[in-house]
Amino acid sequence: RYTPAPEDKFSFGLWTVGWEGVDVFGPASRAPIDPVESVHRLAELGAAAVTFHDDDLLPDEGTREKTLERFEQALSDTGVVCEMVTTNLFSHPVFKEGGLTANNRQVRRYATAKVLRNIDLAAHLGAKTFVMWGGREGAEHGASKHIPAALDRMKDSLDLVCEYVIEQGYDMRFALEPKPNEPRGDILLPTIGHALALIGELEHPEMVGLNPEVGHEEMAGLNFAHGIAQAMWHDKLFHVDLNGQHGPRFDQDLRFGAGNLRGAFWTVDTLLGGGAGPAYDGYVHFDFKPPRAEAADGVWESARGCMRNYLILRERVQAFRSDPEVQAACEASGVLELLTPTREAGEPLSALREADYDVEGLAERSVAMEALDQLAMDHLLAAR
Ligand code: 3MF
Ligand code: MG
Ligand code: MG
Ligand code: MG
Repeated sequence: RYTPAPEDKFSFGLWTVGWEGVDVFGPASRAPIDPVESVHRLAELGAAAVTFHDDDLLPDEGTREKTLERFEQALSDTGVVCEMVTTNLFSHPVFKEGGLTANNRQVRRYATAKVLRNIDLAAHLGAKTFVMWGGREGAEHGASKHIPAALDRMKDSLDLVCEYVIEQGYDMRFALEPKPNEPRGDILLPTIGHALALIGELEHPEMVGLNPEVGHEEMAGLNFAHGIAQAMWHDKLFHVDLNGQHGPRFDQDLRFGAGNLRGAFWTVDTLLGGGAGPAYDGYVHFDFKPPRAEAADGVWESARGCMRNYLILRERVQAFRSDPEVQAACEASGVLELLTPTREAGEPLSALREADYDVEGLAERSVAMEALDQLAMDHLLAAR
């Protein structure tokens, strides 16, 4: 029970289990893990895929070829695939003031070159999703960043990488990862909504979607399930970063299911189609950090917990959606009536304007939403 299978499409960043515990207040609390070991351990736990930043796997030129060879061997030995690749444009001090939108043009050109080289690597490994998280694209001061110019440079960069992928004939799409702040005081494209709006201005909008992260939206006080529901409505949920967060504070990166548990229930429900719509069919990717207090055993336990919690919640969501009492409660609360358009096709506007409305009666109608929500709570807590 709750044993992950390859068809669950669970995926982990090498930087998640590989996090050594370096934080703002202290150095590493754990030894580095060889990416080859991570691939094997994650495969044993039931993951189907891994992802990485260029620098997670290939931190230096001298060992690049040898490491890549060992990594590809580990993939073929385990059957784990590399489904997504992303670029580190945030760790090196050269990116202290931004990467693709740094004020300094040489930095922007260097960042672009680093991304292009990494796209070639992603294509070589068969990754079909390329994530862009602009961690250092932002500012701490009002006058230090010309935001319209930064958006122009972000658009140029996305247009450029899309054209490159088309020219090369790669089968690859881009996924923007919004985050409101941290490490910058304020980051460009802070939420799902901001990123969706930018995509509409691009030359190849069909090639660019989103990789929203639970914790990032919750840091902004937003409802993650609603955010990804809108991304799905736009056909833009290309990828996802699942983890846990306790409300608006620093980016906690708890294992999925920790933190806002009810939010996690509705997140899984939304990924499964919310009882009606089409489901998300991409990789279920975890971007979490095993807490700094944990030793090596806790690293793998927390990775296991991410998948286990997803499977438990999936079971609870399916029980909720297939419960006849829930279906009756949806009916009673009028939720399904929203599927009917407000105006009938071809109906004259005068029919709406001149009708008699029982305003007082409508104001007093029952919506029975607490009853519906309590059924969800009962299912989440396995009390039904
Ligand atoms: C930071 C993040 C990043 C992105 C990663 C993918 C280090 O808060 O979430 O993880 O997910 O860079 O591009
Ligand atoms: Mg994050
Ligand atoms: Mg996070
Ligand atoms: Mg992330």
